Amino acid sequence: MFAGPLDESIIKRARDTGLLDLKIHNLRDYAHDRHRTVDDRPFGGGPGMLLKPEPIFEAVESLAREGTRVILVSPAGRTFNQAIAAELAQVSDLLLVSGHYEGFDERVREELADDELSIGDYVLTNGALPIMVIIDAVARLLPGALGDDQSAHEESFSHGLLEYPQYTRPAEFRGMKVPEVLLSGNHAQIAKWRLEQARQRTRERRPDLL
Ligand code: 4H7
Repeated sequence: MFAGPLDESIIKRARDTGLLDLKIHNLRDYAHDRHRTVDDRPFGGGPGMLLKPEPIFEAVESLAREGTRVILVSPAGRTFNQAIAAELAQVSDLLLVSGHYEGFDERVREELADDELSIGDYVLTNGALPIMVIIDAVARLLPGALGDDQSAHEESFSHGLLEYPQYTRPAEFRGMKVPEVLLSGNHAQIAKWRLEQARQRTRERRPDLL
């Protein structure tokens, strides 16, 4: 799953230029038996399987260095956001751990993980997509990852409001007109309009951000 998305555009360039060093590790390489078993049934019964502690502990102990931040992804983690992305972009070594189809033995949480993150309140079949989401959000914040054009652009969340409406040519399309102020050339008026629009949109759609 990881090969495709992490080999595209901005992430690919960051990897190619050495800004970002990404390695994918397979938990099965740390299994003890010839079937390369990494999971087992939960004590006390119940549905589903859990990742056994031994392979994860040994994987993390073999891969982590001094200062590595070990992060589990699960629906029970604290919710990932732009502020957490910015914080993680300051950390030089991250180890993101995904149960493939399974949850974790609690001892992994207690002893091994520095943090546990969720990308939102929904359930996924496994942790690969959340890990890729976190990698993408963090990698684009590394100094030099974005072109000047993109990084200069003020975006949603960086100033705490949703983006204001934007338009490009033509000035009229199928009877729908671009707001007059944007064609006025009055940059003070344009800035004022954009701020009002951003505030109104945030109030309507995401009052929790205000
Ligand atoms: C850890 C524990 C993250 C990881 C349980 C992971 C959503 C998110 C997973 C599970 C994730 C998120 C196992 C619970 C499969 C659901 C069907 C992997 N789902 N799973 N069950 N929101 N799934 O970040």
